[in-house]
Amino acid sequence: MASHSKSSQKTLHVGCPNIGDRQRFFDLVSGVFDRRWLSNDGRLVKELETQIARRLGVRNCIAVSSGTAGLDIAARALNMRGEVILPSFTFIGTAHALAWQHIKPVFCDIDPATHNLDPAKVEALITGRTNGIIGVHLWGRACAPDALAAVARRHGLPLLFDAAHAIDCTHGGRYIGSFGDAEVFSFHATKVFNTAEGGAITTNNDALAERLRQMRNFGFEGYDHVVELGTNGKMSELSAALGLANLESLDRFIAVNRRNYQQYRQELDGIPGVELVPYDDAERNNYQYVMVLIDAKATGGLDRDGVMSSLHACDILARRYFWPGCHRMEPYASLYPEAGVGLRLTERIAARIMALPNGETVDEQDIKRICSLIRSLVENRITS
Ligand code: T4K
Repeated sequence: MASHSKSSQKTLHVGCPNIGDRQRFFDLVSGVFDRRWLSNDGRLVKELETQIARRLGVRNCIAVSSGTAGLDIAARALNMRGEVILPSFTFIGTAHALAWQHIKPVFCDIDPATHNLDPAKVEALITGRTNGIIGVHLWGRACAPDALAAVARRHGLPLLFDAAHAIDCTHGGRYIGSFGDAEVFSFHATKVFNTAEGGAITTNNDALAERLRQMRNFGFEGYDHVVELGTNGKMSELSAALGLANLESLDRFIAVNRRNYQQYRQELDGIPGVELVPYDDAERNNYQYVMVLIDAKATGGLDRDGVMSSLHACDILARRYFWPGCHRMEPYASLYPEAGVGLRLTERIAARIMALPNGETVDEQDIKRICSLIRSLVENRITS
């Protein structure tokens, strides 16, 4: 039986960053200092944009200072206003990007099989006030891009995807990055590919790309000429240097995630009430998120929070992503206290799910430790 007491073993975090070749990063930074060009469309930002666009097979990539800044800018560039439909089962940044510019987020329930928006429910929520749809490719699993595009087309609505989790993931063999009108990636430290802080907007629409570039830089078109309201959403050269170094190791990071995920799958297999969220192995996935659903009816009453607190007591810092759902966080909980009525499946999944550590800092022994602890917690509970 695994020990439940605090041990001297290493602390395992969800979101511990992957870091590529340090010397490569230092060399790139040295070039930045030599050139004395630290931001504003620098050489490394342009190079990173080119490499990402090529990798994802999309015409335009616009690097930004964070995924949230990317969502802010893309929503505005797509003329989203009034009300926009999105899932509540996402990171709070997706909803805040709308509310920050006085757009009302209309939370839609999910398909429990995919954890993503249910396109039929999206269509049922569309009214004369709706001005857009944001799908989120949660855990990197594509959010019904074809069905949502059909809904958006039928109602003449812009369609944006929050692809924060989905770098290097495919849908029908095509890379996420060119679905909808635009897609927004996060390159936050916790993501499989990171620039410390950062993100990117990708689109095949060249005119939109031009507008996004201007909006990212205060609305400037050349020197002294501001053509519309913009913000500062630029990525620095230092972030781009980290991105270029990390991009060279991305295949390795994904291979490690995949190997770890497969080990989790083997070691969690057969534990009553513990279900690993699957990936479609016919697609390309980055396997960053190791998500587990706990069904207290099958574990003898042990629920997600019970499992999680025992893991935390052993320095395994699992996370309740994305509990309790945006609609139960402020300002939305106060503004729309009844929103939960239409979000039954969101609430059910959010109450049962947790993320386990993954990434290059997690090894075979760590996964054995995590899984044997979960197994013994459940088995002890069932037999007690
Ligand atoms: N849309 C979706 C679907 C998203 O998931 C996100 C971000 C966004 C939009 C917005 O993108 P950004 O604007 O962030 O680019 C973290 C990240 O801050 C956030 O980027 C991410 N999603 C979310 C899923 O995770 P928290 O509140 O969990 O952060 P925090 O500080 O608790 O750290 C998470 C874990 O990572 C901890 O276990 C500690 C570990 N960690 C973190 C950092 C920064 C490290 O070990 N080292 C580090 O340097 O949000």
